[in-house]
Amino acid sequence: MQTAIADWIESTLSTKKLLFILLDPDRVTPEAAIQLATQAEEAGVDAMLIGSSLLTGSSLAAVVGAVKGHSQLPVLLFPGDVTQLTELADAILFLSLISGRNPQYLIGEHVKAAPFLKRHAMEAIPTGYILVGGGDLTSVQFVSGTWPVPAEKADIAAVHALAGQYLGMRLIYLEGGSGTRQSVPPAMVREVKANLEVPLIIGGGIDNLEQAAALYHAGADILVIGNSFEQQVSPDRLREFTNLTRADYGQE
Ligand code: 1GP
Repeated sequence: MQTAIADWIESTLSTKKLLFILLDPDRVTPEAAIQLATQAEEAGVDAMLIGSSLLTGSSLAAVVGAVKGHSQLPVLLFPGDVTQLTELADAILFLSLISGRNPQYLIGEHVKAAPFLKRHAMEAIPTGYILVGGGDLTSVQFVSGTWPVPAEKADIAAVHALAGQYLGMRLIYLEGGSGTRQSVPPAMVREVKANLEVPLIIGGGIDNLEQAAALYHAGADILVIGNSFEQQVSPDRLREFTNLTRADYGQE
């Protein structure tokens, strides 16, 4: 079984934090994806995630292929379901929605995806996916039909993360929801991280440097930014964010 990308994430984290950009194939054209990936690579972004809660178009393979053809960045699938698979990616975040109790997203889609992964010898990175609610109903909550962990209940998020770790997940992902107005609170990140030994990913609603710095400082190992970079981002702006991955946050 392949573990190259998961191993690379772990070893890179011994020297710096990581920044991933999320592309939603329904919202970016392959041309726009090439432009963003090229700038991202130059600015020191670490990887691209590609996927969405619910894809309505058919351009997933075109967007993944465009990014792979024009940059050296690792491309990880970030799929909402089994329809979002392409062998052109380097690996898949094999997300199990452990904050929910919907078997479809805990194991059902995974069973359907497994033969594809085997056939293409694609690396699957077991990832415990935890939704965090800030008030708005997000796409992923609606599509998965699951409740998020309330944003002020850090202790509940922490035990879910710990359970994910004990189930063998190599990454834990706290998801505020794409485009949410309230990203995962740093206090929750701090408590989850204090209880966890595997890398912690935070995404959803991150659109300014202060927020990103506070999340890294609280213990986020990897930040994922989608919307805010999809709209329009300059190379200088990307560099301001990647500089944060090399900042000294002291011992968390
Ligand atoms: C990835 O859903 C997020 O976890 C992306 O959120 O689009 O709000 O950055 P944004």
